[in-house]
This record gives sequence, structure tokens and C-alpha cells, in this order.
Amino acid sequence: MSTEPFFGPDFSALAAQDPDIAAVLLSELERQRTNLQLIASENFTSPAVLAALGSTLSNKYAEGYPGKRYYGGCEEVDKVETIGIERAKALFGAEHANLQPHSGASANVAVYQAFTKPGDTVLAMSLPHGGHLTHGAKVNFSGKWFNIVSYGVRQDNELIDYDQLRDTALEHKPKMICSGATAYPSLIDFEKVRAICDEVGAIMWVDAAHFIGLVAGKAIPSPVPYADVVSFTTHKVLRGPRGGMIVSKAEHAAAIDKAVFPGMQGGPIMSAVAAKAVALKECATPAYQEYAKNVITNAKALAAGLVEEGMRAVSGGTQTHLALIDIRNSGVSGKVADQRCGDSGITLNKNSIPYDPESPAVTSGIRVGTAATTTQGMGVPQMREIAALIARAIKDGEDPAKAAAIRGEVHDLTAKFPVYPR
Ligand code: DSN
Repeated sequence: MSTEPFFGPDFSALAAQDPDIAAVLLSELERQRTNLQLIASENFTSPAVLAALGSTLSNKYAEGYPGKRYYGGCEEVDKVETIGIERAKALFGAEHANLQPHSGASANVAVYQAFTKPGDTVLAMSLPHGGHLTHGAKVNFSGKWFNIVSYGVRQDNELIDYDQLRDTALEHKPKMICSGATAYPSLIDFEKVRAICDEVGAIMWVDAAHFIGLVAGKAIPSPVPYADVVSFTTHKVLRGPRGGMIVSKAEHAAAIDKAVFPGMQGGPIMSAVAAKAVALKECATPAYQEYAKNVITNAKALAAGLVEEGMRAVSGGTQTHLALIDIRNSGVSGKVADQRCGDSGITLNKNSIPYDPESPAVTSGIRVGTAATTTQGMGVPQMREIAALIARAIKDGEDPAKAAAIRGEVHDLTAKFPVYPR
């Protein structure tokens, strides 16, 4: 088995000891290098982030928080977590930060726990209109344990219906209102949401998982000055390791920390905490701010390109890193388009569009994001090229020969923008 210089000496040891797993790591690396990565929630972390993630900090139990641990030997991990907390507070202008949630969903469990009790009413965006499982889906703890009332987008412009949000809030008097989504291409008016929360006395929770990287890069307005609590993942546009994080007002610090540990988790994954700290430092650079702006420019170009190919951009385009595309004109479902694009070397996902007549397993749309391709250094010309490749894949990708031809062009394109160079 060949070793992969990118992984360094550790990889040689793994390859020698466990060739089965090493082979999978190599082929996944190759997949990421050669295909187009358009999943809106994915990105390429830096080698520095990966180094911290793969470090011996993984060995350390550190239940508790810096200076208040339940285990000895935490002097070094205390330093790492303290640096990370300070970086998060500075980057987001936040009064408090918790870097321990293992994931975005875990962070959201902690938010519910900090501010609500089972049975309480929570107002959140409906999943079919772009929300998230943890915003009250019936199959999720949130939908099972809480009285979730949903708001959605208007049918005419596919933008959040703030009037409906306010009316629903006045009617149901929720304990907490969640804004944030996984498939909403527009900006959220946090000032309006704050006003509604104040009117009904609700906690303002923003699940910023998708767009927090754009906030970190100062490319879009921040929810932090408005919200009581902001939860997010660290691996999307933010370009950190897979994981979660919470920032909040100082008055909620104790409730959040208690909800994360011991309320929801045991020991934090200290290698992930270190990797989050590394990513936060990267996000504070002018280069990252340039990147965040380019992510949006590219998403706009990709959406425009897909519209030129005869598809429809939900809500008329995008102001963020993702576009939601209604592909009904193409005559195939989101599910089929996803499959054909996959066969053609283009990784994206089928996605419900607002008021979708199809089931979530079939869908009428696809979701595309530009976090990863922008990290690769691609720009507007490449987005136009990618739009044309997607259109061809949706139309012709059923034919293996045509899919192979598109895949060849995808490989030629990605070869010009190498990730994790050999
Ligand atoms: N699964 C993520 C996404 O793709 O948007 C959200 O958690």
C-alpha cells in the first residue's frame, strides 16, 4: 500500500497496522479531491485543524470546565479550551462561549435543556420549509418532548413570514423562539425576531449552524447582538472540525454550561475542542473574511447559472452560501437528480422545496452550497461551468457513458484546484 504524504508519519503507521481502514481513508481522500463537493454543510478543513483533531488530546478525559475538572492532569487541555473560549468570544463579540458540544444536534439538546422543560412550547421553522430535525421534527427528541409550533415561508416569495411568526407567537406564547434553517437561502431579520421575542417574553435562540461561518467572516449580519443564545456547528462554512458550539449572553452562561455538562454530555472531546480553537484563529484573518465573501459571490453565480439552465432558484436566488433549486422543469425528481449528479462526480443533495408536492424522500429540488469549492479556490467562471455540468448530469446522467464523460470533465476541473495537495 502506498503511503499518503498528506497524512504524515501517522498514516504510515496506520497503513502498516490496518491496511483495510487506511485504504478507505485514501479512497475517501481521493473522492474529496476529484469530485465536486457541493453539499452546503460540508467544507475542507485545513491541515492544521486536522492535525489538532488527530492529536493525543483525544486521550484525555476532562469532564468539567477549565479550572474545575473532575479528573487530574488537565493542565494542558485547560489551556487549549481557555484559548478556544477566548477566541470564540472575540470572533463573535459574545459574552460567553462553550466549545464542548459534540455536534450541532448536541448543542441544540443543551439549548432546550438550558431554557425549557419537557412539554414547554417552542416556536421553530418547519422542517419542510427549511428547518432542522432538532427544531421539532416528530421523529426527533424535540418533536417528542416539546410542544413545537412551526412557522414557515410565504408561498409567494418563499421568504420567512414574519407576520405569521408574530401571530403564532402571540397565540401560543412560546417559551423560546428558534430561528435558523438548513435550506433557507436568504438572510434572517434578527431584529424582527428579537422584537417578537420581547413582545411575548420568549428566549431568542438562533441555530446558526449553516451561516455562522459567513458571520465569522463578517460577510453577513450577526445574530449574536440580538439573541440570548446562538448554537452552531463548526464544520460548515466555518471550516473547523465536525462539532458544535454555543455562544450566549453572560446571564445564561451558567445555564448553558450546566446543560452541556453534566446535563447532556460527559467528557468533552478535547482534540475536537483544540481543532475548534485552531479554526477560530483561522476565521479571524483577513484571508478568511475574503473567503466568506467569495462563498456568497460564488453561490449567487451558481444559482444564476442553474437558472440560466432552466431551473428555478427558490426565493429568487441566494444571499448566503447555499441555493435551493426547484428542478421540476427538468422532469426528474430531486432524488433522481441527486443520483445522476452523484454518478457524474457531483456530490449534492436532494432537498424539499417550500410547499413541495413530493415526499422528503423524493423531493422536487436540490440544494447546492459553495463552501468547499470556494475553499478550493474556485470562482465565478467555475460556478458557471459547474451549473452547466449539473444541468447535463440531471439530463444525461442516467446513461453510464454520458455520466462517465461528465465525471471526466469534473475531474479535469477539480485537478486545477487541488485540495490537500500531494
Ligand atoms: N445535516 C446538515 C445539513 O446538511 O444541513 C444539518 O444538520
